[in-house]
Amino acid sequence: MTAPISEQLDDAASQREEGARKMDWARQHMPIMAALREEFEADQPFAGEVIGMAMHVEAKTAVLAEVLAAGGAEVAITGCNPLSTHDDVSAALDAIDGITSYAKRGVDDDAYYDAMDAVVAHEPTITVDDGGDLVFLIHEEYPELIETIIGGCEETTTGVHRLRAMADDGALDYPMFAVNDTPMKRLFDNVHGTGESSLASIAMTTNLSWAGKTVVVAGYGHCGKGVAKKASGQNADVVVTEVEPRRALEAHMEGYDVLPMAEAAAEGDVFITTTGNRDVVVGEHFDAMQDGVLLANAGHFDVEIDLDALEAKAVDTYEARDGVTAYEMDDGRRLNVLAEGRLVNLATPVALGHPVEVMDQSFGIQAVCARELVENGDEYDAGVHDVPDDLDREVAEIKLAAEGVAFDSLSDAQRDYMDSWQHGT
Ligand code: RBV
Repeated sequence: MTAPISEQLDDAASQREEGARKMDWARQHMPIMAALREEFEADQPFAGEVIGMAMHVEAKTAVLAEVLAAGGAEVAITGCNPLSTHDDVSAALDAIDGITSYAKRGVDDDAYYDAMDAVVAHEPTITVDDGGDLVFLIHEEYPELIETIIGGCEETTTGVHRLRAMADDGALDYPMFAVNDTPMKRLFDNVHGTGESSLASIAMTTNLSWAGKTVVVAGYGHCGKGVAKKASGQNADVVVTEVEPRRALEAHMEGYDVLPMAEAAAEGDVFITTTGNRDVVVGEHFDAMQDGVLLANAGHFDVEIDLDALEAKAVDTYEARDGVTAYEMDDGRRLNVLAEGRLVNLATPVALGHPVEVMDQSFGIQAVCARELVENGDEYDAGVHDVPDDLDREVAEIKLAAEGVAFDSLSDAQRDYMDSWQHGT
């Protein structure tokens, strides 16, 4: 069984110090977490609970874990992607009372799941997931734990999609909150967070400019919209590919070129996938691409770019830079894959994940959902649940107060007017 990170590292003490410094910085920019910490410290809502977490273990996530522990929880945490963990932050977390971290960067599949087994061995009563691996593992391997699990929270689009598929098959046996689907998460994290952090990670990893490039964005959901908007803001020409007619039309009306990937393949300098589906960039597309293109994925799993097909076509592969693998074709073209096709905003060696402010919002929702589970968990059946709107509003109000933004409220007459149907011209 995997040992806590502190026992895995030779230089745990110095790593811990650097991780703590990163957490300090994040904490300074997370007013929602600060407000909830104060409340949780006073009320101890999680006393006696064990919270199992599988998330990207870096500074902002560490602040969430710390806030849950401050509210009385025993926390056990591991990564939700083999490349997104910051070992120093993992070590700093592991040193906090009540928290055990098993997350380590660069683990193979076996070690990734061993660490998840180690989290489950704490017998969580609440699960917090990003991508659904923990919920899935519990249902597959540890169904005896479900009896004592109150419920869980899911961070991301892909995880919610996976949970809904489980629920449709009658295979989801405890209540899960779709944190991803709230306005406070999706309208900020998925759009601005993914857009900004993906472009920043690609730029820092390659030292290349966006200006004058053709950027092909696959998928025009919330993440694709953010990537397209920010790339356009960096003076790139944006091409969008879509399979859904309303979204394709939306992208067209936004002023982007919309093309099938088979045509976009020959035009792009940079390809960024955001679909959440597999086989988005495949063999025939690689054949059409120009020399030197960058291929990056911003979706949760590494299935969007068909790396097996690319590998099969390559006469040579080599590390062109840290975090960039060049695949050389027999005609001499080099196609450059970032972060092994894993989510580029978190998995390149320099990646930092989403900006702190948006994660404060997303994790604010996670924290109030965990509180809702301990307070009212028995009101929720097994299945996927929307987050109650008043919880989302609560987090928005904390954020607005912290930003010093005042806003209006409805008068009684306005409320009556909105509720009545008799009035007309
Ligand atoms: N995400 N986490 C970070 N901790 O830095 N950055 C992005 C971080 C989350 C984001 O909320 C998204 O839904 C998910 O990662 C995709 O795995």
